[in-house]
Amino acid sequence: MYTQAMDTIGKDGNAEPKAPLRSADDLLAEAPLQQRFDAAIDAGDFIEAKDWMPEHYRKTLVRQISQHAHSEIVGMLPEGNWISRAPTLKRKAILLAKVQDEAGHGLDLYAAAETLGTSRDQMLEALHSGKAKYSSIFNYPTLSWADMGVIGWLVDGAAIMNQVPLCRCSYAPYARAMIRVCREESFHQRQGFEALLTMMTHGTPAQKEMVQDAVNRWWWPSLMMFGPADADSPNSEQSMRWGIKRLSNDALRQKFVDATVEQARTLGVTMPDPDLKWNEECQQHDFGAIDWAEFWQVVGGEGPCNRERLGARVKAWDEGAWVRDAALAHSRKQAARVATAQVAA
Ligand code: BYC
Repeated sequence: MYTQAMDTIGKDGNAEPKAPLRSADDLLAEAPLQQRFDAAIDAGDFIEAKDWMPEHYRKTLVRQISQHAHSEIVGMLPEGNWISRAPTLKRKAILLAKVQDEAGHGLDLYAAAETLGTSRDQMLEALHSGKAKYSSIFNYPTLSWADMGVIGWLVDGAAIMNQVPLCRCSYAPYARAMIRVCREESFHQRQGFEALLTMMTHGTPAQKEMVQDAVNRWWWPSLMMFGPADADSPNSEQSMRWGIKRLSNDALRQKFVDATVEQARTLGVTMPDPDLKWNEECQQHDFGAIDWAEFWQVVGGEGPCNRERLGARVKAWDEGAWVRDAALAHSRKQAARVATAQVAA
């Protein structure tokens, strides 16, 4: 049930979205549309919701955008765990604002995915039934206050690295949503770094140890956020050809490592990787092997917190049913009142 197995909507469990069968006449009629679409992609133009697009392009976007939206919403849970335990009023206000931002990102992204003809209810059903994926990173526990800083620094840092290129994604509603998301993620990353710097410069030895422990636990899962190695990434090639992804998983991961190592030095923490070192010839950092067995285990629903996270989302959905019912009843009453007034006029 908690497998996170691939499912865009209305599918059969197959990872490759299937286009409906087309007759030869349909294909002939679509040829000029396909040509126009291809030319727009080649020219680096944006595709708008009203434009014709191939079914596979549409499904790939629904898959990625809905997964992204789910990640934002599920991503609120590990941090929500610490709102009532933030050490100061300032830190509590910052954390509250950050978690609220994530709710907003989720809503913007669901709205962007809805422009592709999939309803929010369908997307949430896929999440709640365990069919849809969300980022592996949120299936790890948050054990100490330092985890809040490290999530901001590393997790939001990885998210920005991944998402800035998405501001130029070929699908315009997604690209537009990402511009605002990235601005807010940048504040999230900086607040995390600043919280850690405060602990590392003014903290007690126990607090410094807590920061290092959090870095040790989150480093490798953060690298996994970028997805499987390029050679094992079934979607990358097509997504890059369509301009959905602008950079490959490995290229983004490398950029993240290179940027983060410098920041770790400023903080005074080390990464839990004895193989991490500067490679003069390649002008980038070498780093150790990622545990892909762990990655696929977490993606497959067997991470430390998969059941807890999904359980929390399903519970919130069930407990909110009366609010949705009341809102629907209210809008029906309003519509009936307007209709009665129109008949009377
Ligand atoms: N976790 O062919 P690939 C945030 C799946 S939240 C789980 O490379 P693709 C934040 C992948 O879906 C930020 N699954 O796929 C919130 C695919 O499975 P299916 C989240 C993963 O799509 C709160 C299969 O593995 N960011 O910022 O080309 C607090 C093969 O992968 C993961 C986004 O969602 C993973 N890590 O590339 C703090 C960004 N990686 O669907 C922060 C948007 C891969 O074929 N998404 N899979 O069955 C993307 O950029 C891309 O979807 C990915 C994967 C790079 C993640």
